[in-house]
Amino acid sequence: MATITEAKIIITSPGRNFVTLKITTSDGVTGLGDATLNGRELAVASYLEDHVLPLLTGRDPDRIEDMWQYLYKGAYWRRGPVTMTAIAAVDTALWDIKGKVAGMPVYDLLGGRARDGALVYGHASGGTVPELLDDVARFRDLGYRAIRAQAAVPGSPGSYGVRHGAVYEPAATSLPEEQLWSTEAYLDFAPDCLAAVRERFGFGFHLLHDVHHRLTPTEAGRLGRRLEDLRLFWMEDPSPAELQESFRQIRQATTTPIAVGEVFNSIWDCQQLITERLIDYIRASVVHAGGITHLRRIFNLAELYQVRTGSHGATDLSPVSLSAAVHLDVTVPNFGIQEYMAHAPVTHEVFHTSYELRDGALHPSPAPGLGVEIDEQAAARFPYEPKYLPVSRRTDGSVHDW
Ligand code: CS2
Ligand code: MG
Repeated sequence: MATITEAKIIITSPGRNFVTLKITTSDGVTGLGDATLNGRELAVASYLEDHVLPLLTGRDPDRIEDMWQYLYKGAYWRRGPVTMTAIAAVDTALWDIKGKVAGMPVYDLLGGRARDGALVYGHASGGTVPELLDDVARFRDLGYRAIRAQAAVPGSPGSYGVRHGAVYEPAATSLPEEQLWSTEAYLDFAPDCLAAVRERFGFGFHLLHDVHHRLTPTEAGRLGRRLEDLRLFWMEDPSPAELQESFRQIRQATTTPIAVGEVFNSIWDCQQLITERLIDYIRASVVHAGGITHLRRIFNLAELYQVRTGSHGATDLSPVSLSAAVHLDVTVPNFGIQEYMAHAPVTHEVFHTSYELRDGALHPSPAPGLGVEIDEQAAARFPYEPKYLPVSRRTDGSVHDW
């Protein structure tokens, strides 16, 4: 029986900060896990380095479920983004190893493909509506069949999702940037902005929009109703979801599909949302929701309630977890869509990937494991620099949800 002989953390910043776990077995097989938590990277690195890695040496890498239970229940203190991202990194690395040992891509370990590729959505944005429309045209020309549209709200420099430069990166400052937010300005602007997209491009593609936790359930219901004729694929994060039952009000107010969950880290964060069908898509991710083992549980529960998957896939999730996501995406029966914010080219100097974007879908490679490798020499060229996500403040100065 092979055992785990080495586990190490690689912190690197090719284009942005990433934390990666690399596990090596006595057979010399290596596996990778993404441990990146945007704005709190070192917390996860320390949780792993100081409290998890010492427990791994000598353990059986084959026993993925046992390792998951050992790290989850053995911690005593349960759930939370730091713990579950750390567990996710170990879990993902062990699935990578298992695939390599079996000579099979992870999707085959998960029961084989249910589809060839995972439909993805791109991210069009603009400082103005005309700029947004030009960006939507660019993604249409690139062959995307699903596009998220975000534009700066006039008078609200704290609008979410507007790209500056080649890649959208919200964690761009060494201390949190404080951004001003006006819900009223947003509610007056968003419906017309999205209507302009439909007016120019029609209904031949999926249109998505991210509200980014900014509204109350009442406001979200009103927005959803305004958007119904635009046939959105989803209205994302319409309201903070700690109080899952609050989504009953949004659900009662509108038929616009609802997607939530990129900040969730366990099945208990979304159990009520799923079992009461308060959402249409669950956005939990491999890297933040306990790895492939736990995310598959969430997706299987969602399938019972006709809730489809729509995993988070921003650039602050590394190519390792994006690859793991696509391996899972192509196997689950209730797949919906996969977020895909292409990483900066410099990121691929460190992470060598094998998934392919073709016809608006990501296709995992048949290579054994996850099909991603890390170049540790290249990683050393990009030292970590602390970066923070912005903080949102209302016009009265009080803190809002960013
Ligand atoms: C966004 C993210 O991708 C999304 O839907 O909500 O850009 C999110 O803001 C970042 O991942 C936070 O680090
Ligand atoms: Mg989002």
